[in-house]
Amino acid sequence: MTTIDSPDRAPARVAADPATRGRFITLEGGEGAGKSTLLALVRERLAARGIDVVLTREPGGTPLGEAVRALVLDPAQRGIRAESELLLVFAARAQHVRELIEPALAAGRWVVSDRYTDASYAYQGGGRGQPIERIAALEAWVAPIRPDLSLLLDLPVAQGLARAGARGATDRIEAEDAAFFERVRAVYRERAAAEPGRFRIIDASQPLAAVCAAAATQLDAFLDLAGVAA
Ligand code: Z5A
Repeated sequence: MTTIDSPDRAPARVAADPATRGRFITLEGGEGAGKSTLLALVRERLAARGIDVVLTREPGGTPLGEAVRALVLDPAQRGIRAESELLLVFAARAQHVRELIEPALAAGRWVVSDRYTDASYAYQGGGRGQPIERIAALEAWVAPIRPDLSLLLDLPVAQGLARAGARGATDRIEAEDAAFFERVRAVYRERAAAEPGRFRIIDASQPLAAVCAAAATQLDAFLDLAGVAA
């Protein structure tokens, strides 16, 4: 298992050989869904099968991406326009895809990302009302690589906000109202329903042990399908 903090720069797009490329797994969901908590489990599960895993997150995953993350989540940045926010998350993503995700997959590593493009459809599309076509155009331009598996941790908004709130200080996006997060959740669920082959929905309102067990079952099924020896 390798966690890349400062990856080498990739000057050009890296073409991955489908026969040897790693797999790309994303974790998605609303506030307090348990993605960060689950990341450790996913790493253990994959490492137990001898898979070389790169854990990453969005916004973030590269020095530029982490700087953009700090800006996007900074409560002091009250005036960020919806268009600016969309471009910022995609600027971070462009760097992330070129610098980390594509080279890692091409090298045969598996990449597990805490959020990816579905988050932009949910937050900037659902939450902020940015047009879907605009998000799709940015995705096609800088993030054409699609996840092989996306685990959607779904739970009622009030429950997620209560969990996130119990941690203390809220970031700029967490400070949005419940209606914003209801729209985010609705888009996530719509996307999962539209792509059942890629998404697995996990009931994240359950106790943590049950959420982890459900995720482990889904991961094992995916690994079996991918032909990874147990
Ligand atoms: N964003 C965007 O707008 N557009 C984009 O394109 C992208 C992102 C990529 C990134 O923050 C923010 O950026 C995010 C969307 C936006 N919005 N916000 N804010 P993030 O992903 O780091 O932050 P987050 O989603 O707010 O993370 P979170 O609130 O930490 O959620 P989580 O990682 O899913 O949960 P957790 O940290 O694992 O758990 C939260 C707490 O709940 C913690 O105390 C756990 O112990 C507890 N927990 C977790 N699961 C359970 C269960 N099952 N039972 C009881 N307690 C639990």
